[in-house]
Amino acid sequence: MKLSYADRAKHCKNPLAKHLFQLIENKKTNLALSADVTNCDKLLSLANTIGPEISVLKTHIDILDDFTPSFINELQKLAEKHQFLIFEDRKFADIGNTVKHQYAGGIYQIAEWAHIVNAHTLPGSGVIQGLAEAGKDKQRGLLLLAQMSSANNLLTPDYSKKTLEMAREFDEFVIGFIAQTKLSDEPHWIYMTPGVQLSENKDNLGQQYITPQKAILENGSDIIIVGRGIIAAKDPVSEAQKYRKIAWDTYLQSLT
Ligand code: 5IU
Repeated sequence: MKLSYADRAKHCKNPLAKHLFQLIENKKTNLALSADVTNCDKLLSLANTIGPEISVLKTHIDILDDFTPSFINELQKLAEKHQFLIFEDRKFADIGNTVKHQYAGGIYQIAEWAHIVNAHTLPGSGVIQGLAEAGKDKQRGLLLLAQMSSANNLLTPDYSKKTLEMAREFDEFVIGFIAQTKLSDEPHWIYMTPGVQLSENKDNLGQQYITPQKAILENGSDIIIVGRGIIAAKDPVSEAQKYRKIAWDTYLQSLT
């Protein structure tokens, strides 16, 4: 029997993971928007119009051409208004001491506003320890990159397994994985899956898409992350509603 999001919340050591499971259950959406636009107003407009449909908004803060610190205040207001979490897709991948500064400092001060960040495990567990030093007291959560959607990536099954083992050592800070398929039956891990569109597809730079049904039902994912499938659509809001409904219905189907 598969557990509901609400049941899984009870198994989490990390308070943010618990909160996210409860948010998904209450808001009835397991959709994340990848808001990959290069202009602050465009991002805020997406956050305001699509915010009601999502549980997580994923950002790449370093692709904004016109970033100013006040943008963060505006984004935080929208996260509060529409009840979504902010996930900065920063993919930290350096030694612990460096990632700690990249996370807490610089012009972006990511730890101040991003509820969730992610990291590659390539450098070893120091990357998690460094991030935890800056984020744990702020009740942040970390996702580890266990698998990627892109063609010819180097994240082998053995790499994914070692990533899972590393996560287990830091289960008060790590909340789950960016992955294409579930790695274990432990109920507290959250699986977020990018590379999702309504039909199996590719772009011309190596991205490979699976459908929401495949991600959730066959591969055991919890949250689908959709970027261009929504933001490049003629009507992004109605497209987001479409993805939301498919993803939620598929989750309900997976419980039966
Ligand atoms: N992303 C992937 N695949 C991965 C990882 C991250 O696509 O394996 I890790 C990011 C890149 C982009 C978003 O920000 O997820 C997907 O956007 P599209 O749905 O537009 O392809």
